[in-house]
Amino acid sequence: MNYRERREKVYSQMEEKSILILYSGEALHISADAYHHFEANRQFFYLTGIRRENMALVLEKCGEKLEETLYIEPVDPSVERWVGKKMTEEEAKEISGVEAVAVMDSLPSALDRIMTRKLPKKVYFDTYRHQMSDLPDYNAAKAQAFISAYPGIAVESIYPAVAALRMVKDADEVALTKEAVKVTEEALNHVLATLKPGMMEYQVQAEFEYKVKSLGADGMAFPTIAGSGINGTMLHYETNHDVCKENTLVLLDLGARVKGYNADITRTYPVSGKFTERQKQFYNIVLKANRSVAEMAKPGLTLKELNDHCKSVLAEGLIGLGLIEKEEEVGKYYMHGVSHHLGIDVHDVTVPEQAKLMPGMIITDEPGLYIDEEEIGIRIEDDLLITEDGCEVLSESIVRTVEEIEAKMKER
Ligand SMILES: [Mn+2]
Repeated sequence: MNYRERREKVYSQMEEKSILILYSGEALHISADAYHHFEANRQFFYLTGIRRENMALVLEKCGEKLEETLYIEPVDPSVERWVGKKMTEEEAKEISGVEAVAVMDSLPSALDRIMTRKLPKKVYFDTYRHQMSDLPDYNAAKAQAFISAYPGIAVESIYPAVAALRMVKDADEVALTKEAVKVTEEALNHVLATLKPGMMEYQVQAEFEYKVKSLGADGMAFPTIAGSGINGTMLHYETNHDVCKENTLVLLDLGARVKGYNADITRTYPVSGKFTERQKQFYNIVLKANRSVAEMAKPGLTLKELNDHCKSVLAEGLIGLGLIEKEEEVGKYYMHGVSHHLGIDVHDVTVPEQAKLMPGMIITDEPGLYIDEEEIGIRIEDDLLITEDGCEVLSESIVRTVEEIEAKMKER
């Protein structure tokens, strides 16, 4: 991937006489010598291609010449014996395309030199917080410390600029998303071949995740949702501890992650291999909405317009079955949006300035119906790449019609 090109786009948005300091972060401590799974700061990953701990990227725009330096951990054989190989200077250069690589220990003095000699007027950090109640993350904490060390310096978040870039995927990103979808498809086919009444939801989850792992993916894009019967009506059910009973549906919202890129797919399968007539009625309404959104999606539309359309299709179906009388009542059975952006975050970044779809954006298409009183929860989710004049359904070949699903479960 061309990370240098991405950094150049960020440079072009930075003010004259400014620098950017972006840390990859460090794993959160659990207890004793155990740490949480590490996830690199997404902006750092997007601009360097590296997902390692304890690194920093510094971009300087303080003269005619743009300067960039990547700070990495020093190679220490005695540490490597325990935790595995660190990235070498050559590898860091090779992946990121940054020519100047230095060790993290030299970062404070380097920053001091820049601040006292080049006199930047502004420093950019990534200070994004998802919710005000969240603790400041690694980069935001570093920004605070920096302000204390250099009082009076203007600090601004680079997040909105990088988020805007991340919304439009380049060819490499599309290719990786396709790989993640492909792995998800194979793992779902494995689920179709093994699903049967009496299985625990966590066993269905395990069949999916076993296949994803054995195909060499990074792992799951997010915690797998496997909800059978009434559990399928809970939107973010992650307990997965119930038995999949005969003649119920199991809703599977899941995805593989490949090299940092995610699939986000939902399929709803009949545990016994055949839909009941009633389940089929609801299923085909959701399917119609799913297909209809994919037909409609194109540049210039907003996610809200797609969702309004989705609601009208679902409402029409529910009115036909006599469950509701007016379109406004659809919220009783469908309570989320039909779409979100998908990328290196599953619920990927959005900026208000780019509310309208553009070619290269990847979004989900996920209508659902949740009929508590009949213990039926159905969602069908595909991933769409917006093209010049419409969209490409990246998950087109993952079976989704009643006939296809029943046929696949029968042939096993
Ligand atoms: Mn989704």
